[in-house]
Amino acid sequence: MVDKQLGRRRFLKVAGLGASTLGAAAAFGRPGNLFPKQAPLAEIHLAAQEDAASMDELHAQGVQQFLDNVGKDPNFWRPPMEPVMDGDVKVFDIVCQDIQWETAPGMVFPAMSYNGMVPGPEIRVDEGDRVRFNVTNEMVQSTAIHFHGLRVPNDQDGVPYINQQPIKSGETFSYEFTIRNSGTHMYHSHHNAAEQTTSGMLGALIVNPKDTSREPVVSADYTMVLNDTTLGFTINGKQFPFTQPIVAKLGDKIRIRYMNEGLMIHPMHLHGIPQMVFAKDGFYLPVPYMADTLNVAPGERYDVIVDCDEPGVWAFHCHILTHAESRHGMFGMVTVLIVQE
Ligand SMILES: [Cu+2]
Repeated sequence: MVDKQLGRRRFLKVAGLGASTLGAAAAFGRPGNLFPKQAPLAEIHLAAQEDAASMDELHAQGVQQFLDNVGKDPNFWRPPMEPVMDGDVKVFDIVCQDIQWETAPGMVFPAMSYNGMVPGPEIRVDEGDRVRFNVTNEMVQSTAIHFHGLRVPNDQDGVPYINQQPIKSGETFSYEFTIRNSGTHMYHSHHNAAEQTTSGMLGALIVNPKDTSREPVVSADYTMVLNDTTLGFTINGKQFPFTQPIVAKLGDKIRIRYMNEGLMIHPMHLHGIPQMVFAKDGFYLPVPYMADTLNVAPGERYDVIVDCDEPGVWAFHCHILTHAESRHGMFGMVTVLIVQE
């Protein structure tokens, strides 16, 4: 694994930026490039409401906030949660809590969380592992966890009144099963889920395969959990400018695992470098395919490889532009890929 965190000085170096707001704006918001000329209707609005210079200044401020925050959120790219061993069983203690969660500067929402973070901790296990999840509910609402994509016995599937009773406030419920299938999966609430998952009860559950013959050799492996609605448009629980960049070196091959826990589709577009899609929902594709925009629907997971063969700072965002930019600048599902020479 390469160092995913990046000092601000190194970022500025690779980005070719000075510390000034103007420098940042020039690199990210070049007219006619990243942000094409606005439609006539928007120009009418512009004339009526505010001048272009103050709009530009707000856009620049957002990028500057992103730069100032680079490397300051070591939990954005989640380190995997360490299990406690009980004999041969990997035990994960998950506590469900009502919390306040800040998705961007000053944007604090009432949230529902696993172990106090949104998304919950990333779980990484091996095919064939025996696992136990002790789920303690400290929230006001009842809940239950569904292990999305995993083959489990029916009574461990986590749907209240179909497979189990809801886990009520103050109760603990233990799920235990053997991991039968590999790939990029998720765990999330399956009780009042439109509210609970969009409020933060979601996380990545990644299973390393026994047979690694189709696994790519990569220098880094990133998980992007997409979510929307209750906490806004987020990548790993944060909105731009509180997202973190992916940092790679020229020639690196990086793996990105997308998963959509929200209620809307999110076509994820990486500028400059195509993405090779090689797995969907934890299944290897018969033939990988290339894409620059990959639509990730609710519940779906995609695994892609990005061959970092072009240096620079590449915008990386949802291409439903109302999920990524407003008149006052970029927000929501936006980050960058930095390829350092
Ligand atoms: Cu989107």
